[in-house]
This record gives sequence, C-alpha cells and structure tokens, in this order.
Amino acid sequence: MSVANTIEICQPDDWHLHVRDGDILPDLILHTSSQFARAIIMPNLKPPVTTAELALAYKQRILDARPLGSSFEPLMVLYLTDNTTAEHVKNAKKAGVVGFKLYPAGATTNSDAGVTDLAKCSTALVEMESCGMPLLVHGEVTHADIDIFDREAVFIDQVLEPLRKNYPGLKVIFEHITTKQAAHYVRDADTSRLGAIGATITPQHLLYNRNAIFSGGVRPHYYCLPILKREEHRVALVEVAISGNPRFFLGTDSAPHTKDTKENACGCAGCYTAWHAMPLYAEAFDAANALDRLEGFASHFGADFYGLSRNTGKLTLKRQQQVIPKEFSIADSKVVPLRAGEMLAWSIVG
Ligand code: OTD
Ligand code: ZN
Ligand code: ZN
Repeated sequence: MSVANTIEICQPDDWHLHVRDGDILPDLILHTSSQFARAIIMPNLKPPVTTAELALAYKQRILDARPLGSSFEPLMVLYLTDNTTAEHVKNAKKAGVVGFKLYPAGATTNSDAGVTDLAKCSTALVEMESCGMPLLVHGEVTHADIDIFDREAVFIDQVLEPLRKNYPGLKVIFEHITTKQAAHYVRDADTSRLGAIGATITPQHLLYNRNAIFSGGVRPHYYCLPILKREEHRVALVEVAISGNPRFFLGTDSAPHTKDTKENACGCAGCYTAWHAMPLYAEAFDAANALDRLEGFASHFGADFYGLSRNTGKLTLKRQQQVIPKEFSIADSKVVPLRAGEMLAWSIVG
C-alpha cells in the first residue's frame, strides 16, 4: 500500500475554540486562521457572553483582530444560564448566533455562571427546539463526590438522555467527548425518535491517554477538562473519528492559559493547540491508517451538521517534521502549546 506524503483537503473549520479577548486576540486568531476558515467561539469569558448584543460586540473584536486580508469567520454561541429566556433565543437567532452552550455550573474554566438546574431554562430550551437552535453541551456532572474520570459517563445517564427525552426536537452537540461511553452513545443514538446529535473530538483526546499527564512528573500542559482518560477510551474515540460517521467532527477545544497560570500549584485546565491543530489531527488519522477520512471529519461533517455550506478553499498538509515551539510570546505573556519543544510529523504547506 502506498503512503500519502501530501494531502489536500477542503479547508477545515474548528467547531469548538477559545480565543479569549483583548490583546491576545490577534496572535490567537492568526494561529487559527492559518488553518481554519471558520471557528465556533466559546462564550466562557468573564463575564460570559450571554446575549446577542454581547456576542455581536465580541464577534466584531475578533473580526478586527484578523490578519490583513483574512476572511476568517467567527461563529458565535451564547452561554446558557439559569436566566436565559425564550426571548434571548429569538434575539440570538436573529443575530446569526449558531448555538447555545450548556456548562453545568463549575464544570470547567469560567463556568461558575453555568446552569444549576435545567428546569430553570425550560422556556429557552423549548424555543431552541422550535427554531432549530442547537445546544452545545459540556458533558460532565460536577458533583464533588463523582470521580473525575467518571463524570462524562455519569452525565450521559443523569443529564443528557433525560434532556433529549424532555426536548425531543432539540439538536445537541456533545462537545469534546473523551470516553468510549460518549462515543458509543452518539454513534448509537436513535435520531428518528429524538433530535439530531453530533460530537466534537479534540486532538489531545485522539493522541493521548491519561498517562501523558503523569509521565515522569506532573505535566500541566496535558491537563484539560474533560481530563484525558484510559487508553481504551482513546482507542474508541479514534475508532469513531475515522469511521466516516458524520456525527463526529473536529473541535480543537484549544484553550490558552498563560504559562504561569498553567505551571502553578493550582494550574488551569486547557491545552493550547491552535497553532498545530491540523498536523496533530493528521498524525492521529495517519497512525490509524485513515488519512483518507480526515477531510470528512475536519472539513465536511461539522458544516453539514450546523446546516452551513462547506468551504471552497483548500488546505494542504505534508509529511514533514517540524519542532513545536517551546512557547509563544502573546501580548505580554507566554503560552506553552501542547507537546511544546517536541516533534510534529506533519506541516501545513503555504
Ligand atoms: N476545557 N479549559 C477550558 C475550556 C475547556 O471544557 C472546555 O471547553 C478553558 O480554559 O476555557 C478546558 O480544560
Ligand atoms: Zn467544555
Ligand atoms: Zn472548550
């Protein structure tokens, strides 16, 4: 069998990205827009992006931060809170917002404003069902008594399945799935009975298992939420990612934190992958002998799921080694990428 050394794919999109705000925007947008035509911008700012008005202002700051001549398109989602109403959903729809994001309160970085009880936003959820507004879900329960490695699997039974049954028209994206249970739940979901379901998968969850966090010492740059799981889960994620099933698509969850807040006695959660996301995904697909499935996952299925047109541009990747920088100077801080200082097997051409 011949080995592909160069692959050209339809330009990909990132269906789950954190770019924060302020001075660091231009560098972060530069990294992302060198590979991706569009990205869904996560609303977990402080304070969170909860209204159409706030989303449009944030979108404008991102557009202003693009490199000259860039046509990169930020797609905005709003942060669902206990106080989100049907009116918020209607206004969001009018403003071109592509979804609402459910963070169970306390689940991840800046999620304190998240939903404490889904019953509190039921009018919003009913409106989302009726106007076809998708719900993006951080799928972990947050009770301190549930083991951190079990939080996603427990969420499926305790929250996700009841949610989909209560709102059978709701379109759901199970974000950054990390377990065999989530992969199989999405793969096997009966969408003739309940709303459509998709899932995003990060590069780190395709490439690493939980050993990466502890190899030879604590490795804070491999700490993200949901946390890396056992090898059997990584294998199950690769299996669905390369399966050609359009329910699974790319979402980097690139989540930059400054070096000092990661390398800290209480380090922040998040992996920075925006600079090298596509080479990382190429490596994961290559290792599974499935480079021919990368384009569907990275460039087609997300757009199809969100009902948006596929991109017309192209991206070319080449099997060419490069060293990942040890850190990036971004505004007045340093950001350390995933696998900093080590080799990357693939490069972007051009
Ligand atoms: N996970 N870090 C962050 C968000 C994600 O759950 C997520 O989407 C972040 O820093 O915003 C992380 O580990
Ligand atoms: Zn999340
Ligand atoms: Zn995220």
